[in-house]
Amino acid sequence: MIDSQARQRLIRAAQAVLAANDLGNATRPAPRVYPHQWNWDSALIAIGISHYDQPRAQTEIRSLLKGQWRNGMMPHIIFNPEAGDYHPGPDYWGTAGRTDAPVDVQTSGITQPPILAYAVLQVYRNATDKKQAAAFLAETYPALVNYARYFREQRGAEKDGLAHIIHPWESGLDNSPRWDLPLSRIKIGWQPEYQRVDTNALDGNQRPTNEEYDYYSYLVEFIRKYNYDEGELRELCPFLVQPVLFNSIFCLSLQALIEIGKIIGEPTSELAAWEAKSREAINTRLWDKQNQTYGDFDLRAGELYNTATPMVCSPLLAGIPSQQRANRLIEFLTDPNLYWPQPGYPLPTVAMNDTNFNPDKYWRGPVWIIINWLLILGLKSHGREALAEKLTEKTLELISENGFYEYFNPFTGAGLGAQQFSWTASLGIDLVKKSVLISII
Ligand code: 9WN
Repeated sequence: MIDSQARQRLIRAAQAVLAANDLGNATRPAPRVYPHQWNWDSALIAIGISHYDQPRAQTEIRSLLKGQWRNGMMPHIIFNPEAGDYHPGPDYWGTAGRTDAPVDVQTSGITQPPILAYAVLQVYRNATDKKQAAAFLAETYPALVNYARYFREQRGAEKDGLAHIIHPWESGLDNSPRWDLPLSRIKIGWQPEYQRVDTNALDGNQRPTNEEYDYYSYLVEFIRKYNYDEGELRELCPFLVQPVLFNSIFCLSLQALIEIGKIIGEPTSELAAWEAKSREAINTRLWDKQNQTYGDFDLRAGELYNTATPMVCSPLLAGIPSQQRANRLIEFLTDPNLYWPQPGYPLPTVAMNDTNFNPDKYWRGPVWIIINWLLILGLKSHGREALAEKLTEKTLELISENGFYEYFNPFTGAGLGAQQFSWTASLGIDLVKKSVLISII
């Protein structure tokens, strides 16, 4: 158990990480490997910062919103003009001059899990000056609604209740085995031309393979070839998946938007209908009866499929499953053969008894703080406070004993990937602040 002094130390060290990664109005995810501004990273970073610096947290969100495309899309990267060492950079994306792209910042042309509206609500909740914070909600609300509308109109949520993604990077979970099946169905049409730089700075054994990067780069070239035209890509993109984690986060953000709308006095019935439709679709179309968990839907193959990862439980985070389903999902999460190693640290990103499990490789086994944080939220949404606190405690222990790494070996706790990783720091702060324990120490 980490005591109150260790928690205070963690907060101070986390603030130092965030200060070191501060680019002025945006925060990079890590010093060398991720030198630009990422979509869901910045949203999560703003949550952590809002506990101690409300104006800076709001600035983080504003700078992110500057990247929004005219069709509502929030790109997954806003490029930092002073940093060059990242593949794929702005030239490879080639979005400059596209009709929908913003003119004054350079961005990628795909999105990421839409946690932004939820983050904005959290920033508001952590504010002491509620009047000013409500003005910030009113300022950002139209852009946030447009982002949600983009998923409805361009990404299929209006029709199916579920948004589809066109690239594994949009999932936020890059090389998770969740994408192995749909990727294996793709015939690469040409050899993409690119140079990896991530493995210059990091151990290649902890990163995706070259074969995976071929798929990633091919898909970027494909999307660019079709000029970022959503209609064409819906018809032709060889990767078209409705992921359960992504859609659960979409639902969470719709819930947040409804709440924001109520705070600032906007009508919310349309948003409520969107949320109900998405929730229902997750509970029907993504429910995998055989495994008694949630799967992803591959639109190209026209089938639901499943992979042994904790993301099968992700609808918990938006209070989507019935209590009966939730209880079953929580049994999976706490199973010492699957996701709760004893000894060790929950929650490995692939089930430990699965053939895909590798404790050191990126999204194929290590613990990621974002997944723990989301499932802590899920446990709380289903009234499992004590278990949420236990997971919080283990997560804080992992960070304070090993540092602010990007991901961690679930058995030893050894830090992996990038060091001084921003969301590990900001979510660490958030977990300390929300921990039940801190309030009684
Ligand atoms: C591609 C920045 C991002 C995270 C993603 C994580 C990783 C990028 C990469 O880093 O993805 O977007 O280069 O591997 O998978 O979740 O947002 O931290």
